[in-house]
Amino acid sequence: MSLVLVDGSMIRSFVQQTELFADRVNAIFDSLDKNADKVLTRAEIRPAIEKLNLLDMHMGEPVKLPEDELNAFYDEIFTKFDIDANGVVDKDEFRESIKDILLAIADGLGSFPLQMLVDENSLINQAAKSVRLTRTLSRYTANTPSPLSSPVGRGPSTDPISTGSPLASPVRAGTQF
Ligand SMILES: [Ca+2]
Ligand SMILES: [Ca+2]
Repeated sequence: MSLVLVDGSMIRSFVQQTELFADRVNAIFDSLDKNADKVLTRAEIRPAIEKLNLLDMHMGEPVKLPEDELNAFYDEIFTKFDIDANGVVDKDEFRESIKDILLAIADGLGSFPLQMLVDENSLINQAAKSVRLTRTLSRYTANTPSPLSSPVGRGPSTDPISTGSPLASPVRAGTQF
């Protein structure tokens, strides 16, 4: 488990990275599809729903329900996943449903960051990671001076570390000539 700080916009931006999102969701689908017949049954999908911790999200307190209520809860979710109601969930149905659930969580979070205790492999954690990665990358590729790049910019002609760096050389050429 890890503690991540998430807000609605982080989850939304993860869902909107269509390829990355599909990639992650398909990986989860394949890991759930124990008999590899490309569809998920009720029994196969249940661990995924459990992983979303939908029940545990009320004030962070685990909710204990009687077994029959729990089954009814998972049944209801399964019927939401099974959009064409043919008794199994295919990849497209799974992805669409996960997307809806994440967007619903995003709406619930709004713009107020919330600390969540999440499973290392959970989608929420991956959303947090992917957004963190995107933010880091955009910081490195930005041309405007940022707190991170200013030490390099301070001594462009004498800084030995940045000499020969493929990233730094175009900037260097621009300032010298
Ligand atoms: Ca299956
Ligand atoms: Ca179906």
